Amino acid sequence: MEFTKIFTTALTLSVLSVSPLFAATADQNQVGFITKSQKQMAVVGAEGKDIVFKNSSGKDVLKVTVPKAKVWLPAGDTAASLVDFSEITTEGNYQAYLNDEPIGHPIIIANNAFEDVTKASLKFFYFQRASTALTEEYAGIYARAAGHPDTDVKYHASTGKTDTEATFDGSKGWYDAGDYGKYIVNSGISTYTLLQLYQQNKEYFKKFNLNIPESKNDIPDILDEIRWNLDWMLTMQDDDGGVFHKLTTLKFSGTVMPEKDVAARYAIGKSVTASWNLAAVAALAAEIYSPYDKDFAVKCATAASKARIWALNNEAALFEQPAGVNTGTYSDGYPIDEEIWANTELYRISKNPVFADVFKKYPFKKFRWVLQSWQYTYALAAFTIATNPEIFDTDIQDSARACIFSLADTILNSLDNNGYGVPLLEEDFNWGSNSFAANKGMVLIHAYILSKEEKYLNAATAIIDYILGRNPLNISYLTGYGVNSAKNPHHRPSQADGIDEPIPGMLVGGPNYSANDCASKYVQYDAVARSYYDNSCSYATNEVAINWNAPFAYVVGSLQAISTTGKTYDIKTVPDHFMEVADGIKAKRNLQKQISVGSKLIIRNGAVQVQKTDRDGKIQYFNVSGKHIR
Ligand code: 9MR
Repeated sequence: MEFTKIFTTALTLSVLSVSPLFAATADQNQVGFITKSQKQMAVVGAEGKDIVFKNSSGKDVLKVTVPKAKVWLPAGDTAASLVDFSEITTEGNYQAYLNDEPIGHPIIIANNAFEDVTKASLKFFYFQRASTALTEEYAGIYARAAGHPDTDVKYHASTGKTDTEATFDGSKGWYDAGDYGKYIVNSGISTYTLLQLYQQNKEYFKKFNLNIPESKNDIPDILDEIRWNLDWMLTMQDDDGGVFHKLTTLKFSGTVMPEKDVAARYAIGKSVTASWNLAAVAALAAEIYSPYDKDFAVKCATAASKARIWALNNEAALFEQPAGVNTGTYSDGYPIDEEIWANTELYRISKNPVFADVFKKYPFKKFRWVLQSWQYTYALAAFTIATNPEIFDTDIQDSARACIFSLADTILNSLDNNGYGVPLLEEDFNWGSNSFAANKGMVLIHAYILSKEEKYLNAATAIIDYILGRNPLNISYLTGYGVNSAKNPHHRPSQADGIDEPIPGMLVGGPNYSANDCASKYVQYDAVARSYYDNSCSYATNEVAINWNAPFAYVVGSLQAISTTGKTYDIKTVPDHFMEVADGIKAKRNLQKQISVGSKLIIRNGAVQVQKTDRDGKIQYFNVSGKHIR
């Protein structure tokens, strides 16, 4: 008896020591590490052992003793050790070794390690363009015919329009996700996020080439791409200022290429949330596009102002999915955060006190500071306020900063006792978990811009590392990037184009503990970060979406831009063009007079002043309340 027991134990032990099942493993960012940034990998099963990093000539460059393994709840009970190799600060290719055996994937360290993924994640928006053919010159093997011209869009009864024969031109815009719908609410946060990426990193993005049809003009490519969507968003505004909620077919199409989806498309619903979203984004766009296209800037400012008036007068116009329609809903019963955000953007570009009323109506202290998403836009207002201290009153700024730092510090706290070094919690693993990750990264970048404290930048880097492979599934959730990347996204063109590889640069939704589609059998409540299925049947874990790619592009783009330029956004920067946006009613009466784009906000004699040039070329100065200064 005793002998058998000892023998069995010995046998088990010897099997254990050679079985690949129990070999140590390492999960890491599979794309690359920016030379100056934090570099880490999560190692399972090697506690106390030495990991040696070798360069491409096989020379040892660093030895790290694997620290104590710790559990990270979303990964389940697999304890991991965070191995830090930030000390390697020379560009090149490296490999980690344990007991002389390679562990993990090849390690790429480069000054521009995030440049390609920034490009690809932005190029995604070109691939999502509705109403145009994608030519080989720009789309390569993913060239395709034009789909959804949307030049004769019908009005669904839910818009309140009664003329059933009437149509309007709702062309352009980006497809929302794996489906071909266009939704204003989701376009709002996505477009804002990309506009902020540009605004905060202008120097880096000025010459950033996306190889799109507009690349040869004098406008930064990222702005050209965003313009494609803005042009569409503006078409969704009704004459009375209200904004239609979405433009879709009545039912989701089959898995076909865009040109094959020829069912009638409708403007559906007219909602307060869509109106606030357009107001917010159009206001920001007015300022950003002003140096390139004044007419467009005026058009945006006017649209923003009109949408605001409509929303104020229609606060109860929440979107409800009409009977007979099954496309995405993006319905949101609480439009206050959108109202705050839109008025914040309008105030930023105009300093018109009428927009600051919102801060009295909803005192900031009562805000629910929650992570930004299509549903919650408080943080978007906070980003705008905190990065524009010259514009907003001190108490409003203090609240916005408090919002950002309370979110950011909670994110940092989640790194305590966390073997993967990934600042995500179990609750983050919902529908589109990768977007919660990326949006957390966006909060962290703002905390860094405001404080210049490295810890925030490092945590943002950790989030990108998670998305690009430092996760328990050892997968890169960005299509086309990484040794082991998502291959079967729920994305109609990628499914229907007959090409094996999906369109590159798309961020899939990621693990979702509430997946109720074909991924439900992979759901693990005690290891939520494993609740993922790389199969196109899983819209709940493997779909792509504009509001997921946008924050990812924001974070990788910001990290790369900060490293390349050695600079972060100067929060003393005031809008290039301080616009007089009328409150909508006045604007209607005399548009041209109300909206003048010529004024400029400057710092003079140590104070912020408005500089206006009159018709005779005479320059006059005003304080920000409009009082003339001699
Ligand atoms: O991102 C949306 C997520 O928050 C919701 O839980 C989910 C179900 O309503 O819908 C997601 O949005 C989808 C939209 O409704 C239609 N286009 C695809 C979007 C991504 O899955």
